Amino acid sequence: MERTFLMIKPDGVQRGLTGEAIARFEKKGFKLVGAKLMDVSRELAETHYAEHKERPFFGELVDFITSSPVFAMVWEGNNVIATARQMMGATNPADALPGTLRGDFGVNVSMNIIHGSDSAESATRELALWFDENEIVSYDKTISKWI
Ligand code: DAT
Ligand code: MG
Repeated sequence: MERTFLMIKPDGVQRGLTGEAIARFEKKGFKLVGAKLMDVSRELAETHYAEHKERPFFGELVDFITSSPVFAMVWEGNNVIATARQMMGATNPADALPGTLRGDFGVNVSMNIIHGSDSAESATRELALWFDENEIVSYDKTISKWI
Protein backbone atom coordinates (compact mmCIF):
# COMPACT_ATOMS: atom_id res chain seq x y z
CA MET A 1 0.00 0.00 0.00
CA GLU A 2 1.32 3.45 -0.94
CA ARG A 3 2.51 5.81 1.81
CA THR A 4 3.28 9.51 1.89
CA PHE A 5 4.83 11.99 4.27
CA LEU A 6 2.60 14.94 5.19
CA MET A 7 3.56 17.69 7.62
CA ILE A 8 1.51 20.52 9.06
CA LYS A 9 3.95 23.42 8.99
CA PRO A 10 4.41 25.87 11.92
CA ASP A 11 1.78 28.27 10.56
CA GLY A 12 -0.80 25.49 10.31
CA VAL A 13 -0.10 24.25 13.84
CA GLN A 14 -0.19 27.79 15.26
CA ARG A 15 -3.43 28.59 13.47
CA GLY A 16 -5.17 25.43 14.72
CA LEU A 17 -5.48 23.82 11.30
CA THR A 18 -4.00 20.44 12.27
CA GLY A 19 -7.37 18.88 13.04
CA GLU A 20 -8.96 20.33 9.89
CA ALA A 21 -6.22 18.82 7.73
CA ILE A 22 -6.38 15.44 9.47
CA ALA A 23 -10.19 15.42 9.13
CA ARG A 24 -9.98 15.95 5.38
CA PHE A 25 -7.54 13.08 4.81
CA GLU A 26 -9.52 10.82 7.16
CA LYS A 27 -12.84 11.58 5.48
CA LYS A 28 -11.29 11.05 2.07
CA GLY A 29 -10.58 7.48 3.14
CA PHE A 30 -6.85 7.50 3.80
CA LYS A 31 -5.35 5.83 6.86
CA LEU A 32 -3.13 7.59 9.40
CA VAL A 33 -0.29 5.22 10.34
CA GLY A 34 2.13 7.59 12.08
CA ALA A 35 2.06 11.04 13.66
CA LYS A 36 4.10 13.24 15.99
CA LEU A 37 4.28 16.87 17.08
CA MET A 38 7.91 17.91 17.03
CA ASP A 39 10.47 20.68 16.95
CA VAL A 40 12.60 20.53 13.81
CA SER A 41 16.38 20.90 14.00
CA ARG A 42 18.16 23.07 11.43
CA GLU A 43 19.96 19.97 10.19
CA LEU A 44 16.70 18.08 9.58
CA ALA A 45 15.11 21.10 7.86
CA GLU A 46 18.14 21.59 5.60
CA THR A 47 18.25 17.90 4.67
CA HIS A 48 14.50 17.77 4.05
CA TYR A 49 14.62 20.81 1.73
CA ALA A 50 18.06 20.03 0.23
CA GLU A 51 16.68 20.27 -3.34
CA HIS A 52 16.06 24.00 -2.73
CA LYS A 53 19.52 24.71 -1.27
CA GLU A 54 20.47 27.17 -4.04
CA ARG A 55 17.14 29.01 -4.10
CA PRO A 56 17.05 32.57 -2.70
CA PHE A 57 14.32 31.63 -0.19
CA PHE A 58 16.19 28.65 1.31
CA GLY A 59 17.37 30.44 4.47
CA GLU A 60 13.94 31.89 5.11
CA LEU A 61 12.36 28.47 4.52
CA VAL A 62 14.65 26.77 7.07
CA ASP A 63 14.07 29.61 9.57
CA PHE A 64 10.33 29.16 9.16
CA ILE A 65 10.23 25.37 9.51
CA THR A 66 12.38 25.51 12.64
CA SER A 67 10.50 28.46 14.20
CA SER A 68 7.73 26.50 15.97
CA PRO A 69 6.55 22.86 16.14
CA VAL A 70 5.34 20.92 13.12
CA PHE A 71 2.96 17.95 13.03
CA ALA A 72 4.58 15.16 11.02
CA MET A 73 2.40 12.37 9.64
CA VAL A 74 2.48 9.17 7.64
CA TRP A 75 -0.61 8.46 5.56
CA GLU A 76 -1.45 5.30 3.66
CA GLY A 77 -3.83 4.59 0.79
CA ASN A 78 -4.27 3.97 -2.89
CA ASN A 79 -2.57 6.78 -4.85
CA VAL A 80 -2.18 8.76 -1.60
CA ILE A 81 0.96 10.63 -2.76
CA ALA A 82 -0.68 12.35 -5.76
CA THR A 83 -4.13 12.68 -4.20
CA ALA A 84 -2.77 14.33 -1.05
CA ARG A 85 -0.90 16.82 -3.27
CA GLN A 86 -4.18 17.62 -5.03
CA MET A 87 -5.92 18.08 -1.68
CA MET A 88 -3.13 20.46 -0.58
CA GLY A 89 -3.34 22.63 -3.68
CA ALA A 90 -0.70 24.60 -5.57
CA THR A 91 2.51 25.64 -3.78
CA ASN A 92 1.50 29.32 -3.88
CA PRO A 93 -1.83 29.68 -2.05
CA ALA A 94 -2.67 32.51 -4.47
CA ASP A 95 -2.83 29.85 -7.21
CA ALA A 96 -4.42 27.11 -5.09
CA LEU A 97 -8.05 26.36 -5.84
CA PRO A 98 -10.82 26.69 -3.27
CA GLY A 99 -11.47 23.28 -1.73
CA THR A 100 -7.76 22.66 -1.24
CA LEU A 101 -6.04 23.26 2.10
CA ARG A 102 -3.76 25.97 0.70
CA GLY A 103 -6.60 27.47 -1.35
CA ASP A 104 -8.96 27.62 1.61
CA PHE A 105 -6.54 28.72 4.33
CA GLY A 106 -3.31 30.12 2.84
CA VAL A 107 -2.32 33.58 1.62
CA ASN A 108 1.48 33.66 1.22
CA VAL A 109 3.80 31.17 -0.52
CA SER A 110 6.24 31.27 2.40
CA MET A 111 3.54 30.05 4.82
CA ASN A 112 1.45 27.51 2.95
CA ILE A 113 0.28 25.34 5.85
CA ILE A 114 1.28 21.87 4.75
CA HIS A 115 4.03 19.83 3.11
CA GLY A 116 3.44 16.66 1.12
CA SER A 117 5.85 14.35 -0.71
CA ASP A 118 5.75 15.07 -4.46
CA SER A 119 6.64 11.60 -5.82
CA ALA A 120 7.23 7.99 -4.78
CA GLU A 121 10.97 8.70 -4.58
CA SER A 122 10.42 11.76 -2.36
CA ALA A 123 8.01 9.83 -0.14
CA THR A 124 10.57 7.05 0.41
CA ARG A 125 13.32 9.54 1.18
CA GLU A 126 11.21 11.77 3.44
CA LEU A 127 9.59 8.91 5.38
CA ALA A 128 13.03 7.49 6.18
CA LEU A 129 14.24 10.95 7.20
CA TRP A 130 11.33 11.81 9.51
CA PHE A 131 10.16 8.47 10.94
CA ASP A 132 11.76 5.41 12.44
CA GLU A 133 10.20 2.18 11.20
CA ASN A 134 8.90 1.46 14.75
CA GLU A 135 6.97 4.76 14.76
CA ILE A 136 4.80 3.59 11.87
CA VAL A 137 1.83 1.51 12.97
CA SER A 138 0.36 -1.36 11.03
CA TYR A 139 -3.34 -1.98 11.64
CA ASP A 140 -6.56 -2.83 9.85
CA LYS A 141 -9.63 -0.62 9.75
CA THR A 142 -12.83 -2.62 9.46
CA ILE A 143 -14.29 0.12 7.26
CA SER A 144 -11.55 -0.26 4.64
CA LYS A 145 -13.65 -2.61 2.50
CA TRP A 146 -16.09 0.29 1.96
CA ILE A 147 -13.47 2.71 0.65
P1 DAT B 1 5.78 22.26 -2.44
O1 DAT B 1 5.76 22.54 -0.96
O2 DAT B 1 4.43 22.52 -3.07
O3 DAT B 1 6.32 20.90 -2.79
P2 DAT B 1 8.31 23.35 -3.40
O4 DAT B 1 8.92 22.02 -3.13
O5 DAT B 1 8.54 23.95 -4.76
O6 DAT B 1 6.74 23.36 -3.11
O7 DAT B 1 8.86 24.40 -2.33
C1 DAT B 1 9.02 24.02 -0.98
C2 DAT B 1 8.54 25.14 -0.10
O8 DAT B 1 9.38 26.29 -0.27
C3 DAT B 1 7.14 25.64 -0.40
O9 DAT B 1 6.14 24.86 0.20
C4 DAT B 1 7.18 27.04 0.13
C5 DAT B 1 8.61 27.48 -0.14
N1 DAT B 1 8.69 28.24 -1.38
C6 DAT B 1 8.59 27.77 -2.64
N2 DAT B 1 8.71 28.74 -3.55
C7 DAT B 1 8.91 29.87 -2.83
C8 DAT B 1 9.12 31.26 -3.17
N3 DAT B 1 9.17 31.65 -4.44
N4 DAT B 1 9.29 32.14 -2.16
C9 DAT B 1 9.26 31.75 -0.87
N5 DAT B 1 9.08 30.47 -0.48
C10 DAT B 1 8.91 29.55 -1.44
MG1 MG C 1 8.22 20.14 -2.68
